[in-house]
Amino acid sequence: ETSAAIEIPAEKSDLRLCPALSPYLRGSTQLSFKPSLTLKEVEKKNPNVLKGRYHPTECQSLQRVAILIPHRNREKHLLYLMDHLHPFLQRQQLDYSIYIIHQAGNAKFNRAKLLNIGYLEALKEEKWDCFIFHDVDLLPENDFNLYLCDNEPKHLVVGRNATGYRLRYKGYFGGVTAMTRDQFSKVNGFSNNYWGWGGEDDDLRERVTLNKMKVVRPFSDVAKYTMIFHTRDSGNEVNSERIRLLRQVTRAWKTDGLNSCSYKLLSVEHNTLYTNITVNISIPF
Ligand code: UD2
Ligand code: MN
Repeated sequence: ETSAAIEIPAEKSDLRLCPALSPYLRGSTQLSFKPSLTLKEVEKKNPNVLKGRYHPTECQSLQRVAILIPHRNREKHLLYLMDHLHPFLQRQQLDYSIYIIHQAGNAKFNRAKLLNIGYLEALKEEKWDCFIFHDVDLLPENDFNLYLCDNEPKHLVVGRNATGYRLRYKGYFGGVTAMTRDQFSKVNGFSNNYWGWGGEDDDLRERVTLNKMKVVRPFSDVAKYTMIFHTRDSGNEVNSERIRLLRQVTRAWKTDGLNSCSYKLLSVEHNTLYTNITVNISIPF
């Protein structure tokens, strides 16, 4: 039998848009932390992830999403996050890539500046629509917590295991947040001046408010995370400057951020499960 219709190979642009809710979502899932887990095993479980990148073949995703993870000396957390996050994102039918931004050296850790660098470097590779700023130790428990951006900046962590799954304080914006390329550029990104623990997330929230945007959150039964237990890292001691810095956001945000983010790029490695960007951020470079 012959059919008059000519078979045209499905180009990406011919694909139908993915549904608002993926049919593969499972809801709340059990987390596992196998002590003997290796990166090779995680690679085997995710054969369709190449250079940290994945996109569904059955439909066209609504947004292209870059996941940015600041990192230093948390290899085990990174392994468990890869093991959990890749299948989680694939169940959401996302077109995504994972970037690790690794701070070289032993100087004070600067989470916010690393995330600015992740944004700038990721955009050199692709015009991402949406950015997820993600702690290395946080595992989303429910895949209805969508890693997509909204019309307003989105805070994805309403609750954590350690805090009884309640919002820590009004205005809390830490852990995992989602902003579009334009939202993040509008606020000039994070401040580069927070060295050590604390304040940088509140600073970003201030920037959002100053730019007349508001923070949205998914429902609390969905926005649940498990934080892998840890103590404070050496090199990430509490930042005693944070209160002072937070008082000057109104004055500082336009000149301190993406437009003043200087760093020395040491390497960009395309590993199977993620792109590793290593940077020197402490002056002198
Ligand atoms: C909270 C926030 C976090 C950030 C931080 C203050 C939550 C769930 N998280 O995290 O977003 O605002 O307070 O700065 O509220 N890291 C390394 N190596 C280090 C130090 C830090 O990789 O030596 C990275 C890693 O991705 C880690 C993140 O920075 O998850 C935040 O540091 P933390 O986990 O020690 O701080 P925590 O849990 O108080
Ligand atoms: Mn943590």
